[in-house]
Amino acid sequence: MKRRAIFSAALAAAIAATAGSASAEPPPLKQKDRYKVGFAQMESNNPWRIAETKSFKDSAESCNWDLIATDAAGSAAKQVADVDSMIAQGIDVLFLPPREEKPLIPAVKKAKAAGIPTFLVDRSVDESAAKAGEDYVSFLGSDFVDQGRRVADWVIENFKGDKGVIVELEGTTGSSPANDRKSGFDDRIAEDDRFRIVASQSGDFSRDQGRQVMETLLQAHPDVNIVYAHNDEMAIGAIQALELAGRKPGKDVMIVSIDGTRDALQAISDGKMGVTVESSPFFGPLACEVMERYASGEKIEPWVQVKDRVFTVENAADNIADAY
Ligand code: GYE
Repeated sequence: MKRRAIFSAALAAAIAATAGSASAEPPPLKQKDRYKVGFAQMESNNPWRIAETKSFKDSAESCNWDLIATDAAGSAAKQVADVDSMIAQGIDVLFLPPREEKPLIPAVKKAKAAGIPTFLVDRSVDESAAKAGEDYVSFLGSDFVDQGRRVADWVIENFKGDKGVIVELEGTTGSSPANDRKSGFDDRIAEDDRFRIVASQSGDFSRDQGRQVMETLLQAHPDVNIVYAHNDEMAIGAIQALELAGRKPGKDVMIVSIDGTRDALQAISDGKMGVTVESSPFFGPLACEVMERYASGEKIEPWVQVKDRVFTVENAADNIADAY
């Protein structure tokens, strides 16, 4: 019995060692003078996305990248096809912000099978189906649960009334920031029984959809006095809808969100918005640094976490000049 057990263990190890393509580790990256780098952007319909793409383009020169940047125009299927075409073009490394948590998983695995290391930037994938340090090297981005929690903390501290009626505008359905910003906020706000979330609906992270969804929800919930948007673009859309309906954002409705765009910082200093928790789009320099560490043979932590600030009336005006 014992002998047999030892034999099976040795056999299993031998099989694992020869199973090349099923290697547990992501493909290595050779050190080179120039790298062919793929950046598969998901859409370009908001200032955050535009700032992120610009950050990659601005880093290309100093980081010795020949950058191939695509734009999936809001379609996960197109983003998969864009990654496919980058693989065919022989990129050395892939930077990917997966639009949604599940549909991009096959693309990540295909890049790995082609010997291309992938770094997820700004959004992540479903952890149960693809893993850092295995299917991809690492996730570079913010703690979205914590962002939502910090917004809730600010609301709990600053809401003066005794009955908070909350409308939540969610980001893109199935995306990691929408999932996590919702759970972080909802769990924390549930700890204070002054608050009730009366509606929670997706505005797809877009200003126009945020405005439309707010218009509809306002009809059903005219008593709303707090709007939590998963990003600034939807918050600005909600402000437009509220003003059109004769409401006074910042006075009779508290508006809170996440990102730190120029328009949001302006709305905060104009007194229309209460808080925005930062989520930085400037990933180019970080991507360059982490890629170089990886090429030099360093083991990269599974999550390279970006630290976020909080913008309120205290510091919004001072940060407008650097905003996007
Ligand atoms: O908050 C939003 C963008 O994935 C962190 O996506 C990013 C989010 C960001 O479209 O504005």
